Parts: sequence; C-alpha cells; structure tokens
Amino acid sequence: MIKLLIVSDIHGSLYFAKKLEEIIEKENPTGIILLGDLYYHGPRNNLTEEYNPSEVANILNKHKEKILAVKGNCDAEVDQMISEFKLENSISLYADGLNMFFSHGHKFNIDNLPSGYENIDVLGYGHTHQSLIEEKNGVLCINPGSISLPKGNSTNSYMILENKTIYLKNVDGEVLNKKVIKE
Ligand SMILES: [Mn+2]
Repeated sequence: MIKLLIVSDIHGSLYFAKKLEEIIEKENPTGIILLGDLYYHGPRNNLTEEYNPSEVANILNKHKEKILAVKGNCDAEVDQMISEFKLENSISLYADGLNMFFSHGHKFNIDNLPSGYENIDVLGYGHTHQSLIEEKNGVLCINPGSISLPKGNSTNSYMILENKTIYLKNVDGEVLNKKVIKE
C-alpha cells in the first residue's frame, strides 16, 4: 500500500519547508509528490515567509529518495541544478489500482483535462494556490493548494492519498476535506 504526501507551491518559503519536514515526520509517507513552484517566489507573488530558496532546496534534497517532482511555471533550469531529484514535466503513476497523472496545472487542470483522461482516475495539480477535490468526466481532480501562499478561501494545506482516499489537511494535520476515490 502507498501513502502519498502531495504538496505544491512552496515558492521558497523556509518557514513552510520546515513545516513540511514536520509533516513528513508525522505522516511518514511512502512517497512525496511535489507539484512545482518550489523555490522562486514568482513575479506575481509577494515574498513568502522566511524566503530562502537555497535552504528550501537543502531541506527537500534530504528527502530525495521519496520525492517525485514536476516543474512549475516558476521553476527554471537552475532550479534543477540545485535539486538532487528530477523535475519532470509530468508524472504518470499507477499504484493501488489507481491511474494518476500529476503536473503543475498551468496546462492541465479541471478545465482542460489531458488527452486520454478516460484512463485517468486522479488528476493532481497545484498552480492555483486553491485546494480542490472535484470530479469531472469521471476524473477526480485534486489540488492540495499552496503550503506557503494560499489564495482565495484556501488555507496553508497539503494532501494525503492512502487507501483510495484523498485527504486535504491544514499544516497542523487537521482534515479539512476528504473523498473516497474509487469504491
Ligand atoms: Mn505557484
């Protein structure tokens, strides 16, 4: 059985990278999915709390064995250079009877499902900084929001996927929303 910790849009916040370390310790996931926008704050955003991209990279690199990551629209070539894990364009993952597709979300999202979506159970992405658990055309679209820079009604959050159930949690580990993916 897998237990995936899904996190997005850290945007260089050392404060929330440290929070993430506590979450990793507490949740003890089998895998960590990072959905992009790891280091750079981005020209549309304010600086995040304790903005320190290179220290964030040091923390993430400690967990490289468990990390699967995709590139965000704020992630540049140099971000790959400081990361000891690969930044993919997208990740297709089959586990526990679920076909999952992860990308940053600026291309594929609930309003633009990828081709072949008929074979996808879960479409995971970040980018909007707003959490989401919503089904569309038989695909469960999930977004953990941003751990460091939530927008709209969202709070600082992450997701856990285990036992074919998706959980949205705040950084203190409280369950904010959950849904069984497939009976
Ligand atoms: Mn972002």
